[in-house]
Amino acid sequence: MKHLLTAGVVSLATLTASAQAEPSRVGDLVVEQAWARATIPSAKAGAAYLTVRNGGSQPDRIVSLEAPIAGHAMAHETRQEGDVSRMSEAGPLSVPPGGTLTMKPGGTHIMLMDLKGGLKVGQEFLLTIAFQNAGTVEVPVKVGRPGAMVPEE
Ligand SMILES: [Cu+2]
Repeated sequence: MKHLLTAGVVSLATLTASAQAEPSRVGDLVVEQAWARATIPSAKAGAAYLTVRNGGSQPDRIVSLEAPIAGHAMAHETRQEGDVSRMSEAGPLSVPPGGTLTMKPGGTHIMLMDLKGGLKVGQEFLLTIAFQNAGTVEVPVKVGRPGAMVPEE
């Protein structure tokens, strides 16, 4: 499992430069590489991932998450305990000045709860992110294959 996760991180780094996802901007922040994993149609929960770059000189943080396709959305983190990975609610996710917040499978992610019909490959949905300083931005999220480790082009 550990090797698999490491491989995923490496591919993500290689793909980041070439993927075609459209960035969303708010204030000094750029949200990009927003994607989610497809689920079975009856799934009640799904995970989304994205990257936030902070080009400003002040730290910022995510204060709320909302998606019309889900009853509610929250930030989650994943911990590895032996061979078992467990998820729990993450504290407010922050983006340091000049820094990046990266979400990826096996790490920090956005948990979409109470889905109304699962997530389908090729589907696109909107996620609203409220940042403490920069304000609110709507981000299009593209749904990739179930179990995908990186956003698809
Ligand atoms: Cu989760």
